[in-house]
Amino acid sequence: MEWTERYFDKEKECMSRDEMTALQSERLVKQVANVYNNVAFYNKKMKELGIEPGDIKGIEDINKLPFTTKEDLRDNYPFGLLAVPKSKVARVQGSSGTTGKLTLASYTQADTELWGECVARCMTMAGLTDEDIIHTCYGYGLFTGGLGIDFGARKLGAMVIPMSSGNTQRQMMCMEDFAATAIACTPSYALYLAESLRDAGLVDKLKIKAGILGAEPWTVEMREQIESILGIKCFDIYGLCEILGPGVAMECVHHKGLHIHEDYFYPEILNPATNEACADGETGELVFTTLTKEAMPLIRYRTKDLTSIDHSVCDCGRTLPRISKFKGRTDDMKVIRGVNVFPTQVEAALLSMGGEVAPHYMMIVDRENNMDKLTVMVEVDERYFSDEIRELEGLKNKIAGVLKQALGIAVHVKLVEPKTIARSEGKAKRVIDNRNL
Ligand code: DLL
Repeated sequence: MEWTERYFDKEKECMSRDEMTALQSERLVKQVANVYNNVAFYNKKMKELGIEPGDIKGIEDINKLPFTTKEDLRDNYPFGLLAVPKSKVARVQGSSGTTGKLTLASYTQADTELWGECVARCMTMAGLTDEDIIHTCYGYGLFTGGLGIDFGARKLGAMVIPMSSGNTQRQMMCMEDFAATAIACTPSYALYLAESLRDAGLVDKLKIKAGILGAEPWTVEMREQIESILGIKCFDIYGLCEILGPGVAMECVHHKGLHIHEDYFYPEILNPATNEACADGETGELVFTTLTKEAMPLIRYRTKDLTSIDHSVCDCGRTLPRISKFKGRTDDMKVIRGVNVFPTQVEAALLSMGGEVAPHYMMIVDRENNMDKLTVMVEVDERYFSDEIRELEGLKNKIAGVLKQALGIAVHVKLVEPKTIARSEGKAKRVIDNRNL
């Protein structure tokens, strides 16, 4: 295998459906026996449902198994779900966020190897090789972003610049000085960095060709905006610490959804209300079963992330199924005056207006006289804040119209000057809900 092909392993990534099903079935049967014998939580849950490991003969029996939720992880915090002795745990990682109890995940050495392999596959999907220099501004530490990219780069043989987040001036200097060829960070930070690089006149001095961006929902329009400022190609990468961190799924160069490494993580898309399986193309909640993980295997873990799946073969030749860009989460969806509203809908609507408005926005939901009120703060060019008040009003009305059309509810628009809305170096916070629901 050529270096560039090393992590596009056709034997693993282009299996026929029958071969994949056979492999998944074999792995599931072993994993179910493992959790039944070694994790008290699963032993109890399976007994409650009257299921024994022998009842699970293959992947077609997966719907007999119990679900696992984030609350189950909290109840068993920190090490209650281990399937190995604690001495076999090589590291722990946590979900992003700095308040409250963490969602904690444990990994054996083999789990971290698997993680590296999955991220290396992802980097290969983005066209990266051992020649590349990857500048990562995902945080290092308990958050999986920084270390996940690091493990992948190590497997690929690429150079990593472990910047972590913060200090945009220094990020820009290092990108230029070390001639980084790829950048890994959240899309909202990538946009901020791209604008800062453009304002500093540095874009032409960079060698960057690719962005590996994820950890939060973002739209195709936002991708195109970052790509056009920096003259690069950007790819969506998905993951969650409970399963792996970055590297659970990734877009290839065809941008027709994110390939899931389903030989390791079996995906189901379920209607969140009925728990019935969704057909290909139908939106539902993504649920994962880890087929080979050792330290903290999870059975039918409910991610709360909303997407749809496509099992057809991709133009790149991979048979790994593709999930659509995320519509949001069952829990970041806001129901405003009875209508479901996702931040990504606001983003797509703002970006559909061309260059007139920046996709830096904040949704604020209030309740006045028992009525929900949605205000969207949007940054616009500073020239609108000169004396031509009429122009500002005109733009405000235009944005309100576009948002009403996109969301199906009336929206109050507040225009603000550039750089007013707080920038995040990690995941962007897009919604403030003051309703105390
Ligand atoms: O965000 C892991 C990660 C790091 C992924 C770096 C990609 C890049 P957690 O902090 O556990 O892990 O948060 C997981 O973030 O359930 C999704 O709701 C959201 N998320 C992650 N990637 C994407 C994405 C990391 N590409 C939670 N698109 C997940 C949309 C994403 N949402």
